[in-house]
Amino acid sequence: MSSRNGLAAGALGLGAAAALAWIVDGFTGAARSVDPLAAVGGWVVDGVPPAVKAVAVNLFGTSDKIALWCGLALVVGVTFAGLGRLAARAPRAALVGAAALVGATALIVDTRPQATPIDILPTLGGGAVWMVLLWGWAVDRRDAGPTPTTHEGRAPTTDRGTPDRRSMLRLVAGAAAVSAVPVGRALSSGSSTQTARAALVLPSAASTAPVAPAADLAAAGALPWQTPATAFFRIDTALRVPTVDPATWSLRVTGEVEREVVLTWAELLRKPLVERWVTLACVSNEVGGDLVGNARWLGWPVRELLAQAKPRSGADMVLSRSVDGWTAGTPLTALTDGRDALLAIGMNGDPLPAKHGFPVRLVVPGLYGYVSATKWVTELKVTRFEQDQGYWTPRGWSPFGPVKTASRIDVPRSGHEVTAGMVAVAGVAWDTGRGIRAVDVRVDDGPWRSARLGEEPATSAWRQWVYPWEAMPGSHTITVRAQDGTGQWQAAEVRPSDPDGATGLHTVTVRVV
Ligand SMILES: Nc1nc2c(c(=O)[nH]1)N[C@H]1C(S)=C(S)[C@@H](COP(=O)(O)O)O[C@H]1N2
Ligand SMILES: [Mo]
Repeated sequence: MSSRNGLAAGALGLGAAAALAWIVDGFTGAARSVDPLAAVGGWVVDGVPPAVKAVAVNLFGTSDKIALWCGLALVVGVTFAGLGRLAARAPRAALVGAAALVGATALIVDTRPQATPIDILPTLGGGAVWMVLLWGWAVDRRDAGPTPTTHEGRAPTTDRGTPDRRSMLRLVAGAAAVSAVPVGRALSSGSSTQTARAALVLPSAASTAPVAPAADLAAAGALPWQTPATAFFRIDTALRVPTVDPATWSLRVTGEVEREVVLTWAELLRKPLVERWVTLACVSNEVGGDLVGNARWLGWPVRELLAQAKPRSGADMVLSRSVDGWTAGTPLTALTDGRDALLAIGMNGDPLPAKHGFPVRLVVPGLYGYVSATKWVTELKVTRFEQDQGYWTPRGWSPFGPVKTASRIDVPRSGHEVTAGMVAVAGVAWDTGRGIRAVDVRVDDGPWRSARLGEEPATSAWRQWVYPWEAMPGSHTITVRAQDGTGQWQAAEVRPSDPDGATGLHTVTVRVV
């Protein structure tokens, strides 16, 4: 009885502590994603050894965030329940343990990149409530006298309505009262940032993007050339999407520059903005994978901002930093040459969605996201590769990430059945630096045949292709390959995405009936 109540007390204390932390977080930090759980989660994400992270990502794919939250909830639940149980026997020891836990958590919160000193208040406040509840409960129980036990060491189970129960009820009531507020807050807070974003009217572009291909060339079931924001892949280390207020946002250009520059949101909106088609690809994308999307980005060319700051000679890298501390190391040349690397504020005609970096992110044609596409960007440090590293480099990924030429078959899907006769084989191919010149398709061990290509409004965007196939009954394997704008075929050698992007040809197997 007592140990079960101890567990319950611990768990309730957890609820109350988390709840209070959220309330205080609401008043102090406007949900800067540094509440205790998010902070500890982020600390785990940043701290785990690369090998463990690779395994986790392989196991859970992009569900690794959910897996981490579940794992974290389990560890925290067990810890709190354990302390609750200890409190039933040794209140002082439990209190010391609780204080140590709260202190350690506050330390982690304080060292998170986006944290300011007041961000430890939610943790301290929540922790204090938890300790008071725990102590109160333990004292109530002690006043009620020791829980009687039988000679076998087990508590008699016939005992009901004891002070132990009453103290438990008091604890439940206290925890419930504290928990009620943040539930409502959690339900309302996300939507208020959404409203602010929706109210924004983006300036029109001084230089517009070429029109999208007239009609999607692709066959039934193929994906649209322009990826809607809602279908766009999301990759980042943020356990909570950072919320950044444009009114207080600024971007600092620092490091090896003649003069430091600070750009505000209002200034950025007044710049001559351009709109460009850019296909964004993740280095973790497997052959045939879907961590790639094509959108129309509105932004200001970064080279204009860098020109104001005047990088010193010798500098060869820009370390861009997000509000959440994440960094990318981009070759300086990629941001200053003619490719229109953007400080983007718009995606497909709308302000950036929060998940994709609202209010401002980088978008750089020709480079994988991990070395270029910093979301929620707040600093550009002009530096050197020999001096600085982006987030993923010490974790085993290459400091350089030019996008590799790739192609993908979207229809027919592997493992599907198709009817004999004319079948449209279709998909996309990309080389976001040089563009795509040709796409070939091969059935079984047959010859390579040219696919028909969609328009290419920009070499930084992917290109659709379709191949009409006279399908005969039986099982068939279809393979695709693409040639970049310089006439180079994509690498056929099968290599994993680690350390600088997968290679190999995408293949699907279908049954024709
Ligand atoms: N702040 C921040 N920006 C980030 C990342 C991140 O973890 N944190 N991940 C990068 C990676 S690895 C990729 S592939 C792209 C993905 O952009 P998307 O989520 O808008 O598709 O964002 C990049 N920008
Ligand atoms: Mo990525």
